[in-house]
Amino acid sequence: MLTQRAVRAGKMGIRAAAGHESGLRTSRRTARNLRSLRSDAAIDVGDSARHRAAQLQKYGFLPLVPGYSAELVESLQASMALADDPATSIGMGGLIKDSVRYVVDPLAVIPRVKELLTPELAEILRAWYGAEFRIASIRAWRIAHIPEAERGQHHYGNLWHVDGHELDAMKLFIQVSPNATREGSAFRLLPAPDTHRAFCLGFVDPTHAVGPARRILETKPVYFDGPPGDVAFVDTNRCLHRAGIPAEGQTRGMIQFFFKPSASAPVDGDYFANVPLDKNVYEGAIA
Ligand SMILES: O=C(O)CCC(=O)C(=O)O
Repeated sequence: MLTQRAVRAGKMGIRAAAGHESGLRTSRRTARNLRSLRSDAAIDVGDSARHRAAQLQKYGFLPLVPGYSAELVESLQASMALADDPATSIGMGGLIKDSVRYVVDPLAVIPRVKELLTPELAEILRAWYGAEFRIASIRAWRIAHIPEAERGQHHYGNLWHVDGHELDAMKLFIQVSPNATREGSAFRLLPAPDTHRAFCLGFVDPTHAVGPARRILETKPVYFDGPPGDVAFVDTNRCLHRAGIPAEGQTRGMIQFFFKPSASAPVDGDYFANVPLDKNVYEGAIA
């Protein structure tokens, strides 16, 4: 028999699911624009990219090993020190300012990020959009340990959440830290179908999940715990996700590309020619 608490939780879950869906409904215009771009564009992609894009669409994420050189990966790892240099980065922690630090202009100070968008990754994106794409921003940040007692509160992306980006947004996460373990700092996500179930079964908000949703959050996560140089496309609108917490004295870095569709290919094929600074990364902002 259902207890009153379970019934209440169920109702909250249904409301949360409805809120989630209505958030999606408000993006109808975005979806219409994307449909029209798709019908205008003559996108030429191979079967492998098409297949991977279909996986990305179905599960909301796609892990890949692009085969970056060891030398490139080491250079990016070393560059993450810039996230702790006050000349190139800022603290954006919600409660503890330096619990997360963002590089303000990653493209300027880590120019080798340009080598991360391989032709293979670009083709998967084109297949997913059914259109051309642009890089809307690039992020490089590192997170730090937060004590156990503090973890129920928002510091950075440490609580389960979905993003409220427009529906045509896609993120590429690039692992740069060697110590991203599932017990510790690894980014983790729920595949889109599990996210939908969690919203229907008691996920209310980042600080409140009840009943079956809690079990889904405990048992279904996929961990981004591969070595530096591994990448994952993640539709963070459709997949609940959160940062893991680095062990005491450690940090975990990440580089991330944020994509949007585009009506045309960039001039000379240079996707990095006009990438703006991320408007959410500035002194005083919170991650
Ligand atoms: O640092 C992390 O792992 C969290 C990232 C996140 O929540 C996001 O990029 O949407």
